[in-house]
Amino acid sequence: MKSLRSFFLLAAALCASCSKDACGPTPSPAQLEWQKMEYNMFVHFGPNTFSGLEWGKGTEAEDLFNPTDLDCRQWAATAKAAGMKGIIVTAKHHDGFCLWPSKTTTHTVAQSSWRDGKGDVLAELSEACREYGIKFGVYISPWDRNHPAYGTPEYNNVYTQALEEVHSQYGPMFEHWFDGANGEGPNGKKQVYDWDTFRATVRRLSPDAVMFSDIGPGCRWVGNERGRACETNWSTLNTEGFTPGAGAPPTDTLQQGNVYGAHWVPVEADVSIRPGWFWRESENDKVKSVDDLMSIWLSSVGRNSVLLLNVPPDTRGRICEVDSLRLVEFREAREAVFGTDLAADAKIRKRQGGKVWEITLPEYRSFDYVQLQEDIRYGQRVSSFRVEIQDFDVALDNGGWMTIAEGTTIGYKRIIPTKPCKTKRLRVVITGSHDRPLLESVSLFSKN
Ligand code: FUL
Repeated sequence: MKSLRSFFLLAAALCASCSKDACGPTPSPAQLEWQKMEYNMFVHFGPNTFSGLEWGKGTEAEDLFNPTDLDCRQWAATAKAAGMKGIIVTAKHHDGFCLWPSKTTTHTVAQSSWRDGKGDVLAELSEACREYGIKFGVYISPWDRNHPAYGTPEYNNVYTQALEEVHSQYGPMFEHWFDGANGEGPNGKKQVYDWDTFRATVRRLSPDAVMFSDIGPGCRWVGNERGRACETNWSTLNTEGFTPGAGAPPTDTLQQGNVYGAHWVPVEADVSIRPGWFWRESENDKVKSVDDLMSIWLSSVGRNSVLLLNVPPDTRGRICEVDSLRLVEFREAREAVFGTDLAADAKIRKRQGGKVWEITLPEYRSFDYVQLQEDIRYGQRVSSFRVEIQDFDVALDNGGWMTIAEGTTIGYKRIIPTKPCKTKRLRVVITGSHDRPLLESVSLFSKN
C-alpha cells in the first residue's frame, strides 16, 4: 500500500516537473499583468509640441511650453474609449524640459509662465488616470541636451533624483521607459549612464514597474519604430554584456529574441499614430487609417507583443478629434473581428500530451484568423506549429486534412491570418516545442 502511494506521488511529481518546470525563464507576476494589458497609449508632449521639432535642442525658452487648454482627463478618456489600458507620458524628452516642477533643474514647468509656473502635467495626468482606471507610466529621457551636469558623473545623481521625484510623487508606475538615446549634452560630452542605480531606484519606488529599454529588464524594444514585431518572437533574451542604446544587441536579435535566452524580456512595439512622435499641424491629415492600425495590431499584439501607440496632444494640450475618432473607429473594427470567438462553443479534444488539439465546431463556419495562446506562466515553449482543416470534399488519403497555416513561435498571443476558410473541423498540431506544449486557447475570428 505504502509503495503504491509512493509510486503515485513519484508519478505526480514527474508529471508536474515535465509540464511546469525546466522551460527556462518565466514572466514575473508584473510582467504577466503587463502582457495582458496588450495596448497602451504613448504620449509625446513638451516644448517640441510648440516648436515642431522632433528632438528639441535644450536651448528652448521655458515659456515656449504654453498649452492653452490642457486637459489630461481628455487624454485618459480617449485612452479608455480606445480600449487602451495604460498611458506613458514623456515626463522629460531629450531637450531636458520637465513636465513636473523638478528640483533637479531650472528647465521645467515651474520656470514657464504657463499657469504662472504652478502647472504640473504629471500631477494632472496621474490623477486623471486614477479617475478613469488607466494605469500610469513615464518616459524620462536619460539623454539631456539642457542639463549643465550632463556628461559628468554628477548627472547620474541628477537623473536618479528625477526618478525619485517622479516615482515617489506620482507613482507607483506600471512601466518606466528608459530611452537608450545617448547623445551629447550642452558641454559636448556624452554621459556614461549608471544603469544599475537607475534600475534599482525605479525598483525601490515602483516595485511592479516593468522597465522598458532596448534590453529590458522588464520589456524590450521591438527593434523598429513601426510597431512591427517578427513572426518569430521569443520573449526570452540574453542580456549579459549588453547595454541599452549603442551597446544593445543587433536589431534582428531584439526582434526575434533568443531561443533559450536567459531572461524573460518580452517585446513592446512602439509606433506613432502620426508620422512624427510630437504633434504638428501639418500632420493632421496624416493620421494612420484604420487599415494601417489593424495591420499594426496583427503584427504587434498578434505576434506576442504589447502595442504602445503614440497619440500626441496638440498645442492646446488636447488630443485632436481626428486622432480620437480614429482610435474609436479602430476599436470598433477590432471588436467587429475579434469580439466573437467562433470556436468558443467548439468541442476540443487534446491528444498526444497536448501536441494536437482537435476542434469540432457545431456547424460549418467561415473564418479568416486563427488565434493561439500559450500559457506563458510556465515559459514560452512552442517553436513550430501547423493548423489544418478537414475538408471532406477533397479526396486526400489522409482523411481530407489540409494545412491552412504554419508558424514558428506563439507566446502570449499569436494571430494568424488565413485565406478565407469554411469548415466544421480543424486541428492545431504542435510540431516543435521545448517541453510539453501548454497551449491555453485556440480561437477563430471572421472579418465579416
Ligand atoms: C526614441 C527618441 O529619440 C524619439 O524621439 C522617441 O521618443 C522614441 C519613442 O524613442 O529613441
